Amino acid sequence: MTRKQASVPRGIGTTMPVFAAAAGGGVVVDVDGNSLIDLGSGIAVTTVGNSAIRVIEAVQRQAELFTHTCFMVTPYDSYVRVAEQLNRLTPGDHEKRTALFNSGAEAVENAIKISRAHTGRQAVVAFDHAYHGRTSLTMGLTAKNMPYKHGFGPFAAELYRAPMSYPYREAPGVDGVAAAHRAISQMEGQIGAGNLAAMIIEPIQGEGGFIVPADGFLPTLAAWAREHGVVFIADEVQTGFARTGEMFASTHFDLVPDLIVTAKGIAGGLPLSAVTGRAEIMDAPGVGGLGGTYGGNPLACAAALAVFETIEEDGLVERARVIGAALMDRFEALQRSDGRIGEVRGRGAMVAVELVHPGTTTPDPALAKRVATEAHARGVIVLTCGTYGNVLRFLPPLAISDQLLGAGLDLLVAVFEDMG
Ligand code: PLZ
Repeated sequence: MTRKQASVPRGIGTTMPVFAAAAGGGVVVDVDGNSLIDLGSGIAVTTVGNSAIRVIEAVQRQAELFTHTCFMVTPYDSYVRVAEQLNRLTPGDHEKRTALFNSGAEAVENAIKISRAHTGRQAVVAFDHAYHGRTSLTMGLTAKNMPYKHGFGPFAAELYRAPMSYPYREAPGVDGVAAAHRAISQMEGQIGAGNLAAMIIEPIQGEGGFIVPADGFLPTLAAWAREHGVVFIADEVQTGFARTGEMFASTHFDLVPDLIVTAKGIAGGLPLSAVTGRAEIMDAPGVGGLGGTYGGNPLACAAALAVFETIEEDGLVERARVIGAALMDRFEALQRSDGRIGEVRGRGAMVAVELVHPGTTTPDPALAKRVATEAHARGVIVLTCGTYGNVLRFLPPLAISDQLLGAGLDLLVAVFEDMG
């Protein structure tokens, strides 16, 4: 840590003061030989595990063949196969195209470029509590100032924000459809549908606090977008690839997005991201208008193909539901005896616990920090999130065993009890 502090800027923070030596099967082993139970998956990345056998073998095989040629110079088959698989796996049976990039933020940027090229419009709307990345354009779409935006302005032009559906903190009587109409009337009043190129939303918000919108919210927004020729972009960077007990979270809401942005869980830890969507939208930018040196790197594509195979052959969509049920059961039981747990929510193996001062809905970020720090000290990797910093989130690798998950949850419950 001393060498890190002397060589890496403080802006690159770390959740835990440990250094990884090896990882896999839901365990991270640090350089001192401590074994940590992983309930964070490197921020929702290692869905298939940190060292899934098919991924290791596919990457090794590819590394021996070639590490790079640049798809824009001399293309290779694995990129096309990843595109074909994403076109098949994503919601909707319309004709699709997929373009590959490196990071979630880069894919979001490209989804916006494509939407603008398709519509000839400029405005883009994102939602309260949204997280879409840290690059110049995506920072403007991300809602939270500290630490993501503070001091980094000015932000890109023609970015707007609309109110979200946040059931736990919603005004009485406002259901999902009403929340959507509240957003729609704000968009019509402040932007104008005719100026709006795209609406971007995480079907279940990640960094913002694992916020699951009320039923009716997303379909109502999507219907309005369709009616007005606004491209509906689902940012499934955090929710994608079996995590939520469906291949994509959009399916929980019967949503067929025009464009879907994926990253994180797509390639078992190798940097890869994608924009997948309606062929007529995706084909709007001219030849050479999209790309990047490394986009769809061959090692990352080999890994992604191995991830798709692992999800399908190991039944990881179903596994996410089983893990999710175990998480929900444990935390709902804890909630019944602990007034500091305001809400337990999520879908599949994407579960969060929102911490409040008992008897109120007032966020308690200090408690979230204390619980996380104590859990870390006891050997469990847990992450926090939330606009108010008061949410503990659980995203175990789907390769974790029931026994290890149970042990992690026992330790966490003990932390709550000991802090009673
Ligand atoms: N969209 C929904 O969750 C990344 C960010 C962690 P990149 N979330 C983790 C941090 O502190 O930087 C994310 C996301 C959603 C986009 C992104 C951005 O993905 O691969 O980090 O660029």
